[in-house]
Order: sequence, then C-alpha cells, then structure tokens
Amino acid sequence: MLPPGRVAGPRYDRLQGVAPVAPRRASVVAVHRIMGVVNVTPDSFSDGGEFLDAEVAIRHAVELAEEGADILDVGGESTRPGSVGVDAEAELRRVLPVIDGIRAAGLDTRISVDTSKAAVAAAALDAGADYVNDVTALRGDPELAGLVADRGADVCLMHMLGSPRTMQDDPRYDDVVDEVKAFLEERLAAAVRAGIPEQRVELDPGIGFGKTVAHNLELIDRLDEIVALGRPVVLGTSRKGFLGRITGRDRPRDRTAATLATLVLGLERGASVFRVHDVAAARDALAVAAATLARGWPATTPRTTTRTTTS
Ligand code: HH2
Repeated sequence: MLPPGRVAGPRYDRLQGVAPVAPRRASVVAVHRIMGVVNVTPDSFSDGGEFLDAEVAIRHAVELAEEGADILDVGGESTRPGSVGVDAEAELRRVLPVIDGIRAAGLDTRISVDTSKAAVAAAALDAGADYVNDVTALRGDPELAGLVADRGADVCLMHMLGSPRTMQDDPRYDDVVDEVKAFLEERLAAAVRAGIPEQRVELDPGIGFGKTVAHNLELIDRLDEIVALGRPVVLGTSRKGFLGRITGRDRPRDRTAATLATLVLGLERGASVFRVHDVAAARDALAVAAATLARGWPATTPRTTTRTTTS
C-alpha cells in the first residue's frame, strides 16, 4: 500500500525500498532514455575523426552501451554549422560496417541511424538499425517517409531553420518556441499522412540548428510546451556551441558539465530522450534528477554492466 498522496507509475514500479510520490511534473513519469552519439565522420564539431575507423567506432559504441546508452545513434555525415554534406555512398561506407559490427558484437542495444537519405536508412535498417534520426524531419529525401512507414521503424523528426550550410546566418523568429512547435506539429501530421503510426514518432526542437544562444535557452526553458504535443521529445544539447559561449569553454569536450545542466532542466520539463556524447556522466546526472523528482531511488543498480569484446 502506498501512503496517501503517493502514486505508482511505470518508473517507480522498478524502484525498490522507497515509496514514490507524485513528480512535480506528470510527464516526468515516463522512463527516460539515453542516446549515445557514435559519429563516424572526419569533421563532426566535437569528435570529428576520432571514430572514423570502423573498429574504433564499434569499440566506442560498445563502451557507450556499457556506460548506459539505451540507443546508439550512428551517423556518417556531419551537420555542424557550415557543413556541406556527403553523398549516400560515402555515408554508407562509414555507417554500415559500424552497425554490422555492433550487432556482430552481440549488443542488442537499439540503434538509430542519423541520416536524411532513404538509401542510407534502408541499408542501415537491413543491417539491424531500428530507428531513423532525420534532422530534416522527412523533408530532405522524398523517399524516406515511405521507407520508414513500410519498415515499421521509429523516427525522430527534428526542427532546423534552413540547411546546415546557412542555418547560423542570423536566424530569426517572432517566438521561437511557438514556431518550432508549429513546425513539429506539421511534420508529425505529414509523417502520419505518409503512413507512419504516430506512436513511432519522436520530436526534437533541434538545439543549435538555426538558433542563437537566446533561442536555444528559451527552447530548453519552455520545453514543456513541445512536450505538450504528446510525443516523446528528444533533446540534443551535448557539447554544443551555445554552451561554449556561456561558459567560455572553447573545446567541445570540455562542455560535459554544461551539458549535464541542460539534461536536468530538460528532464524536469518532460524530455524523454537525451542525445549525448558523454553517456556515463549523463546517466548519473539523469538518475539523480529523476530520483529527486520521483522522491525515490533504486535500491539496487537498475542496469547490470557486462563486458563485451569486439574481437
Ligand atoms: N545534433 C547533431 C546531430 N544529430 N540529431 C538529433 N535528433 N538532435 C540533435 O540535436 C542532433 C542530431 C549534431 O551533433 P553531432 O552529431 O555531435 O555533430 P555533427 O553534426 O557535427 O556530426
């Protein structure tokens, strides 16, 4: 029996030895997930070139899974401000061996492929990916929506103003949150019209994609308004430039602590999926934030870590 005023929910059922209370925001009840970034690129803004070799990328992916990633987001094309993109062949040469290698290593962690191209998504899904993370929200390739619908894959639709090449050239909005929300609502409707069940769609405000520092901060602060659209919200703040502008940290890898602040704020406002480079740190920060909001913590570690080798 729970004491008066205390509620059980999906997250709290897993907690042992503590009686949970209602969270401050009802949406926090949903279980959060960590999406670990696996960039197989020479030019990503924070880790470009580090994991271009497939073996190194596979080892990195296995480590992220051991650290607590629920999803591994494998990408072969940088979308950093000013980037021009690569063709499907080059992207496939980068991501396919890594997806194959993750599955060959015996990991059953979900894999998303960070692509806007139907040819890349099709091959990635064949190789064992389950989820398409499209920063163009199905606007980049007319074939992609139909493919996602046919394959029954999950999809993330992200907001971006313009294209990566031009998006940071003086972005302007009357009300950034209202405009991002209207865009995501329209793209969700388009996805459903293309035959993708609404339950398979997640939404992302696209932090840093055609936004000033002030726009990013307002989106994080008012994230609950995006959550109100009723689909899980993905938050991708990890190591991004606006954190460097605020903290004075020039090197993206020095922005972990700054990133953690945004995760906690995002969780409290109801975000569900956190796309991060630093999975272990994110896992701890989110665990403590979630326990605080739930007024409870797991009596035992909820995740068992097993070592998997890729050789
Ligand atoms: N951010 C990046 C790439 N993909 N996908 C979603 N859904 N949300 C994001 O915020 C997002 C994303 C950019 O980060 P990163 O992959 O680290 O850099 P790059 O694009 O330079 O490879």
